[in-house]
Amino acid sequence: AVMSEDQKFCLREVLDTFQSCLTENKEVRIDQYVAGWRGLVRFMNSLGSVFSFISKDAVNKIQIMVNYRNGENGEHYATVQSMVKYELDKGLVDITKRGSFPESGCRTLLRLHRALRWLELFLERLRTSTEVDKTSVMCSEAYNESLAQFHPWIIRKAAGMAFCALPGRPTFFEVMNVGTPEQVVAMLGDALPLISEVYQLTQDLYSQHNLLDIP
Ligand code: 1PW
Repeated sequence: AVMSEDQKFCLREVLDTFQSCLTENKEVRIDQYVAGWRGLVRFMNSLGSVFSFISKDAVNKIQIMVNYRNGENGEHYATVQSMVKYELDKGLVDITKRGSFPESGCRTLLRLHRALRWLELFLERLRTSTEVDKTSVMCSEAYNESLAQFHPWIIRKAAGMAFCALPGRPTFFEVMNVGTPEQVVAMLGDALPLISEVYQLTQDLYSQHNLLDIP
């Protein structure tokens, strides 16, 4: 699909947004986290309609987070750290079984957080790949190592089918719109450690508060 100029996409900007999540005292800003996800969704949509079922859930979850941010308690949702503290203090999270808070911020962000791990693994494979490597294989390997364990069979099946429809590596690099393959590799080398840090800080925080299994 040809994209119009005003929505010309560049993966570098998206990854920059994730990097800007980090505050000086190593908190994770929700506005930037969500903005990073918005960019990823645009990227997925530009890969074709098979990816729209995948991006749809991300869009829903992004919207839930934006609504919290714009709501009357929005200031508590400035960072993942402040959100966790606020929702736990107020008892706004169903931690062990589904209950009154099916769309808590903690639960919703956990889904995006798990998906960020997939992205990290996929981009790392992309970074170290060569011309003969297939994006579909890299993508499904990354998925099987991360997000797949949280998905029921039917979603794993659908995701696998979407991956098969991914464009080949040369087209994929073009859609990323970063420049030559060498520039893509360099950009990924710069961006990945920071994405990884965002992931790890969130992971540690969730782990400390036993929030990694929110149903
Ligand atoms: C090519 C680059 C791709 C990187 C982006 C990764 C996006 C991940 C979105 C996967 C969504 C699959 C379909 C939705 C499944 C939901 O059930 C699931 N959501 C996620 C984000 O894993 C769990 O959410 P739920 O059902 O517990 O509310």
